[in-house]
Amino acid sequence: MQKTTVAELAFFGGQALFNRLIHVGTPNIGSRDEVLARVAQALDARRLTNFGPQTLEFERRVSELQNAMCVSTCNATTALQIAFRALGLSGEIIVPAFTFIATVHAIEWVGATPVFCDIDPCTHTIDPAEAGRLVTARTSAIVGVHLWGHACDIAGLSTVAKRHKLSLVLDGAQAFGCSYDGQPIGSYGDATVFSFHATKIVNAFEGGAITTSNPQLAEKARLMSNFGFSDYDEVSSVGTNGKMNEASAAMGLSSLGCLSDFIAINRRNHEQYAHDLAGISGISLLCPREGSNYHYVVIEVHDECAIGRDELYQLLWSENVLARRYYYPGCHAMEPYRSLFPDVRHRLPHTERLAARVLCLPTGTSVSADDIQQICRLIGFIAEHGAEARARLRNR
Ligand code: T4K
Repeated sequence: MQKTTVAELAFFGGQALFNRLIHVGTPNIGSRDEVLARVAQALDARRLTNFGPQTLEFERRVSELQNAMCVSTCNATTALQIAFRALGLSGEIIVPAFTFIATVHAIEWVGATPVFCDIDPCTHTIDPAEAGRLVTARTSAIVGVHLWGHACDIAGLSTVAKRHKLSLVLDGAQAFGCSYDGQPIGSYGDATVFSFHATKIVNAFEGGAITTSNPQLAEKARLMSNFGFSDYDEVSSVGTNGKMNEASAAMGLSSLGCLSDFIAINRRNHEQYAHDLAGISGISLLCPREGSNYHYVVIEVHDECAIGRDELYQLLWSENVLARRYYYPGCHAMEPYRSLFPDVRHRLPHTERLAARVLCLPTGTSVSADDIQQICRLIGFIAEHGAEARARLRNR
C-alpha cells in the first residue's frame, strides 16, 4: 500500500510497505538441482576439499572466463592477503578509503601500511592522478578497487604503476563478469582478486580467487594457499589455509552457469530504477561504466533533497527496505585506521562527501519489478514530503 500522508510511514506508526525484509545482498541461488547433485557427487566420492575435482573445474571455468590463470581460495580477504605476500609487497600500499574494509585490512594484515587515496566523484573509484601524488620511496603497490561492479581506471593506474615500478593489484571482489576495454576484468594488473561470497553476483557460499597472467605468481599463490606444501613431505614457502572446498566449488560452478542471466536481471533492475527514480529532486543514480555487471544500485542523496541520506535510510528500514550505507564512514574513519591516521580525512574530500550521501538499494534475482516500483514510489514520496518527515523525525 503506497503512502498518502507522512503519518502513514511505518516509522511514525503506519503499516510497513513490505511484509518481508528486502535486503541488499540476498544471494542469487541459480540451479538448486545442479548444486545438490554436485554436492552429492562430492559426498559419494568422499572428496570434500584440497583441490578436489569440482574445485579444479571451477578454477578452469574462471580461468577461461577471465583469460588468465586462476587460484581458487576460501574467500577474497584471504586471496588479497595471499596475493600481497606472493608479490612480496611491503612498506606503503596506496588504496582507496572508499571500499569494503577487507581491502584495507588485508594490507594491514600482511604488515604493510595502507595509504588512503581519494576517489573520482563520478565513478566512486580510486583517482589515478591522486594515487600518483601519494607515491613515496616506500610505496610498493597500488590497489585499485572495481567498486559497485564496474571497473576502476585501469589504464590510469597502470601508467602510474609503470612509471614508479609498482605492483598493481585489482580488487575485483564485486566485479565478476565485468569487462574493461572489451577484455575480461581479471586479465589486468599483476593480479586481480574476486569474491564468491553469498552476496556476490557469482557465489560459492564463501569463496574467492586470484587471477593473474604471471605463471610464477600463480604458482606461489597456489603454494601459499595450501600451507606452502610443494609435495607430501615438503614445504617450500610460508603459507596459510586458503583453500576452497568442494561444496563451495559446487555452488560456484552452478552459479557461474547462470552468470549471464544474473547480469541481465541486474541490468534490467538498474534500468527500471533509472526510470522510476528519474525526476525525484535531489536524488541521482550512479551510472555504471561500460562493461559493468550492475551488481549494485547506488544512489546519492544531494543537499538539495528535502530529506537527508540518514533520515531516508531510517525511514526505508521501517518499511522493511534494508538499504545499505556502503561505505560509511569510510575505511579511514574505522579502527585501527582512525587512530593510526587521525588527520588523513582532510585529503579525502570526495570520499568523505560520498560516504555521507550514498545509499545502496536492493537488486538481484530476489527483487521483482513490482518491488522496485514500490521502493522508488516510496523514495519519491519521502523526498516530496521531506520537510514534514524531517520535522517529525526531529520532534521524536
Ligand atoms: N573487497 C571488496 C571490495 C569487497 O566488497 C569484499 C566483500 C571483499 C574484498 C572481501 O570479500 P570476502 O572475503 O567476503 O569474500 C558483505 C559481504 O559479507 C562481503 O563479502 C562484501 N564484500 C560486502 C560488500 O558485503 P556485510 O557486512 O554488509 O554483509 P551482511 O552480512 O550484512 O550481508 C548483506 C545482506 O545480505 C544482509 O543484510 C542479508 C543478506 N544476506 C547475506 C548473507 C550472507 C542474505 O540474505 N543471505 C546470506 O547468506 O558484508
